[in-house]
Amino acid sequence: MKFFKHIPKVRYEGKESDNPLAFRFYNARQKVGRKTMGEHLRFAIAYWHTFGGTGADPFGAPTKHFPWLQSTDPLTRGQHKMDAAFEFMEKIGAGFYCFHDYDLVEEAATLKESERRLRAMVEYARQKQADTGIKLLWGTANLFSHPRYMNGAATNPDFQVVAIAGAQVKNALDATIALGGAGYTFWGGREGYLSLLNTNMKREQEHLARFLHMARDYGRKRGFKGTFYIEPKPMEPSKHQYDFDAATCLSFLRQFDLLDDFKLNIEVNHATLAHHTFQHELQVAADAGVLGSIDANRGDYQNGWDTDQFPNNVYELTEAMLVILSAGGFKTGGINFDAKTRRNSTDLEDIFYAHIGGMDAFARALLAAHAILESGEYKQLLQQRYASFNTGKGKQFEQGKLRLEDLRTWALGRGEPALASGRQEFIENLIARFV
Ligand code: XLS
Ligand code: NI
Ligand code: NI
Repeated sequence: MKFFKHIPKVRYEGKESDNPLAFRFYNARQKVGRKTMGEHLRFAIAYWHTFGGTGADPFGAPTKHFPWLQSTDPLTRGQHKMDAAFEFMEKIGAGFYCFHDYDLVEEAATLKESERRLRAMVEYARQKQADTGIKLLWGTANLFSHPRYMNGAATNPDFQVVAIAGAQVKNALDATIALGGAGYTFWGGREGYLSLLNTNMKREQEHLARFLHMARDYGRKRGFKGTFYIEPKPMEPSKHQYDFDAATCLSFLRQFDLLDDFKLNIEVNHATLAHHTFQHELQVAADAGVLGSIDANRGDYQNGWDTDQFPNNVYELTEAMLVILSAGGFKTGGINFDAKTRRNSTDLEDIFYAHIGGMDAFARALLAAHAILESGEYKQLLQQRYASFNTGKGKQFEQGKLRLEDLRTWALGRGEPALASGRQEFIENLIARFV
């Protein structure tokens, strides 16, 4: 079935275009350095928001009556939804998508029947991918919506729940492998706690690690060569989630010996929920060699929660792209729009406007960050700031050749250092020149 007949394929028309259904900056084939924009950005569409997010919230009913969700038969509904998804992705020119198991098709009353439905949908998806060339960026399992997960999935105090979660991950991994997915994500929505009074945190975290080891072993045994990702988030829906932020995840992966297989999927709005900037989270991941993929969206400066709005701040995205490019760009990862149109954005066109805006914003940020790095001035400023460690005693310090008493001896003969400006505003203006 076709759902967007009235909407033409979205094309690059350049900066001067006033066509709201055209790109003004994103030109997939345009070279930026050694790669094309398409290769740099690897845009993916999030199945759950874009094709399943009907606008229901704790205060009100769905506002979006998507034509692909109208059939009363779950499998037919899944197929219509997938028709809409691939039609949309072709029209917007996104090369990838991401899904949870039960985004593809509604969970059934029994595990057996759910598995049957999933297998049918995977076959359907395989055909769609072959027809369009669109690929799976990552798959995941929804281990947070069903009531059984109210006390967690892998960290649930009831082993029976842990086992069902394991079955779901096995099936989602099978689906990801069958569809040639480049990655598999774990977002621990309810892997955390509401109250410490009823929680054995140490035991729960050990269970989570055990669970991830089992998933890793199963995936590798079945020939999965892609990247496993953990997606940090500090809270919501749990009061405290175990994957709080990038640094917490890193410590967990190190403690439980998972660093060879796992990288991080950093989401903008999760970073800000943790009182970090997105750039900070990217840098923490990049410095540890685990910057894998990103979930693109933005929060609201006044609200505390995960509003998942589409990105539109080119200055901030430029700072983010500086980190991503400096770290060598995406390998298996990409930019997944884990973002939703507002509840009152009820036209089908709104989905297009949202993604066009997000893709154009990233294209501008890519161009700006690339130009900043090419010009060399910024990199030079950053290097100069640490120049005292390049020679002499500073170098010996970095090489581990000095003892604490050597610092004193050297300092004694030196007096007070001259104050060196951090030149923050100067650098901000430098970045602004390119944005
Ligand atoms: C929710 C998360 C979720 C993950 C996938 O806040 O961002 O959408 O990306 O489970
Ligand atoms: Ni999120
Ligand atoms: Ni996400």
